[in-house]
Amino acid sequence: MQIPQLMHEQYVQAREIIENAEDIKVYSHIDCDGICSGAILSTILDRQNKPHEIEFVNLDVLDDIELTHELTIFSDLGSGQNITTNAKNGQKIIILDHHPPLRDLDYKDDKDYTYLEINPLHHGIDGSYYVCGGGLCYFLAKEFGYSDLSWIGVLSAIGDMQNTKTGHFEGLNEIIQQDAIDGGYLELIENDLNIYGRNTRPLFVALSYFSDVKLPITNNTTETMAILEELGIDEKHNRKTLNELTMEEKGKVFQKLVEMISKVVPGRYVRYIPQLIIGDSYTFLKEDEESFLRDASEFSTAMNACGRNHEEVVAMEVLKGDRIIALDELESISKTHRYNLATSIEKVTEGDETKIIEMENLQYFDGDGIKPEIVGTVTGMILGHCNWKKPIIGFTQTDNDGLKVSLRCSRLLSYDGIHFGNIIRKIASEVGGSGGGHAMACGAYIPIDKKSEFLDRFNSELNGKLIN
Ligand SMILES: [Mn+2]
Repeated sequence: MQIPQLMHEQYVQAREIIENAEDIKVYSHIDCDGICSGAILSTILDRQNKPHEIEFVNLDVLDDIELTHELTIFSDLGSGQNITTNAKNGQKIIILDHHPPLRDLDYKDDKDYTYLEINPLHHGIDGSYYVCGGGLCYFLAKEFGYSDLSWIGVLSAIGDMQNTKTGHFEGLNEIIQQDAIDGGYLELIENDLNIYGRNTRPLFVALSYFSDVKLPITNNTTETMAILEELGIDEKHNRKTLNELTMEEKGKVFQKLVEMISKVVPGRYVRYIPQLIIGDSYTFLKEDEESFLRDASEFSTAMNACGRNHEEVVAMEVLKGDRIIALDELESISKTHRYNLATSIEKVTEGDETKIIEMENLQYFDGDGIKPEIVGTVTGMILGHCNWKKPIIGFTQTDNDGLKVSLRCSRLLSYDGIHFGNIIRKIASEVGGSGGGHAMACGAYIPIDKKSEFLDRFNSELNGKLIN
C-alpha cells in the first residue's frame, strides 16, 4: 500500500500550516497511541523551533472546546468530537486521527478558519488495522524529513493493537515498519514465539501468565518450572528470559504449548492454536539489551501505565529521548502500577469464592474500589482465574455515579469471529450508556441502576454464539 495522492497533498499542506504558525497547542489521547502521537508532534515542533503546549486528554473534554491558540493540532482524537464549535476567524486546526470521522473530506470548504483533517477513513483506508494516530503523525514527521521517528510509529501501532487480525502489520503500518528496519531502529522476527515479557520476565514467570485457555501452567510457577525442566531448558531456574533461548529451545516450548492447549480446547478451535503462541516480535535496537524498552510490547505497557496514572508527559519525555530523569520516573510509575494491579486482582480472586459470578454466557465481578482507569487491565488479568470459554466483565463506579464496564475475553473467541466491541456498543446504548472498542478488549459507561439489565441483555445477546 502507498499513501494515496490526496492524503500526501494533505501532509504537504499540514507542513506549510505548521511552518507558518507561531502559537501552537496540541491535544492528544491518553493511551500509548496518543502518547506516541504527542511525542512525534512535539519532536517535530522542537526541531522546527516552534514553542508549543501539549495536553493529553480524555475524549469527553473535547466537545465544544474553546480554541485558544493560532494553531490547534489534535492527534489520535478529534475526528469524532465537535471541536470546531468555537473556531474563530483566522484560527487553524489540524486533525491527525484514525477514528470514524464526523465530518466529510469537503468540510473545510467555505469556512473562515483553516481546517485540515487527515484521516485514513476519508481515503478508504481501515483505521483499525492499517494505520493509527502515531502512524499518521509519523508520516507528517517524514514530510519534514524526520524518518528517524519511525520506531515511535511502530510502537504506537503495537499499543493500538493494529496487528491483532493477522499477527502482522499491513497497509500503511508496513511502510512505517520498513522505514524503522531500514533506519536500523527495529529488528523484526517473523513468527517468533510470542509470550509477553520476553525481555524482563524469567520464562517460568512469563509462561505462568498464559490465560487465553486455562492450562496447568496458568498462574502456577511450580508447573512452569517442571515443564522447563522436562524440556531441558533453564534447568536450574536461573531466570533465563525468552529472549535468551535458542531457536531450537523456542521450538520445544512451542511444541509443548501446542500439546497442552490441544488437550483442553474443543476441536473447532485447534486451528487457531498457533496464532495464540506465534507472532512477529519487535525489538528496538537502539535500547539497552537489558532494558524493558527493548521489546515493543513491554514498552507499550509502560506507556499505558503512564496513561492510566495521568503521567503521560513522563512517557512522552522518554519517547523524546530523556533516558535519565524521565526513565527513572517511568520505572517508578510502572512499579506502583503493577502493585495497584496486583492488589486489585487479589481483592477479586482471593478469599470469598463467589466474587466472580457466572451467568449462562458470561461472568462478571464487582470491582468496587478499583480505579476506573485500571479496571480494564485488572479484568484482563482476572481472565486467567476464571472460565476462559466465556467473556469476563468487570464493573466499577466512576466519580460521577456511573458505572464503568470493562470486558475481556480469550483471543480464541475473537478468532472465532465474535466482536465484543460491537456487542458492548449495542447493549450499552440500549440501557442509556455508551461503549465500544476492540473484538476482545472493550468497555462502556452505563447508568448505575442499569447494571442487571445490562447483564441480562448481554447474556441473551450471546445465546448460541459461544463454545459449548
Ligand atoms: Mn489510537
